[in-house]
Amino acid sequence: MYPQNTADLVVPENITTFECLLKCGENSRCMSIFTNNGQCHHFNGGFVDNTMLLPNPGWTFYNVYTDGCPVRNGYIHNRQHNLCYKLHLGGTRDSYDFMTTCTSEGGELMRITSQEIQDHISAFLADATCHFVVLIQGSDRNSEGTFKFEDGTVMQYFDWYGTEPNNHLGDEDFIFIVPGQGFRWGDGIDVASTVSSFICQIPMT
Ligand SMILES: [Ca+2]
Ligand SMILES: [Ca+2]
Repeated sequence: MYPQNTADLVVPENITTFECLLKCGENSRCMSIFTNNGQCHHFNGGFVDNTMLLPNPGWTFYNVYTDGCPVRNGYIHNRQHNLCYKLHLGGTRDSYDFMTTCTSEGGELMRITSQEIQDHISAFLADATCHFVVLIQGSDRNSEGTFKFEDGTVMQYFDWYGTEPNNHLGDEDFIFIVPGQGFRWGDGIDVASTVSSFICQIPMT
């Protein structure tokens, strides 16, 4: 089932993907994981091509230790989309502080630029522990109605729910994934007393 250069390490049971990743991060030998509905497998090697290795439908694979992705700082690498990202549980919302945290880790807030990436992140969050909104990159604070990434690129892909973005009270300029709305997006206020999670991303070459 698995490549010969890997070994199944500890196999915790009934934990989330997020917990599985954290436990992997605590184990210097753990380089990749498979998860499926509470099942968690740690391996001491990575995989070149995961698609032929999944034991059954429903399994998700993450390479945890990959060149260019600072996995020992809690980042994970998904080879399928070549994404390197980290979910921060966050706290009292300050979108600028959250951005600074990402920058301090050598990255930026998560950019979601396609339905494929949106689907991937949605699936990841569905099995993670996070607050009821999750900040991602994109803001119209400089030009109402025109959402841009921090480098000025005008966003093309969106996954708004309902009547979002509605710029409620004229003061919503950041984008949040809303797990309770099928992980689709709403615009929200930048600083608030409510708690929020956020996702950082390290661009991969
Ligand atoms: Ca706005
Ligand atoms: Ca809104």
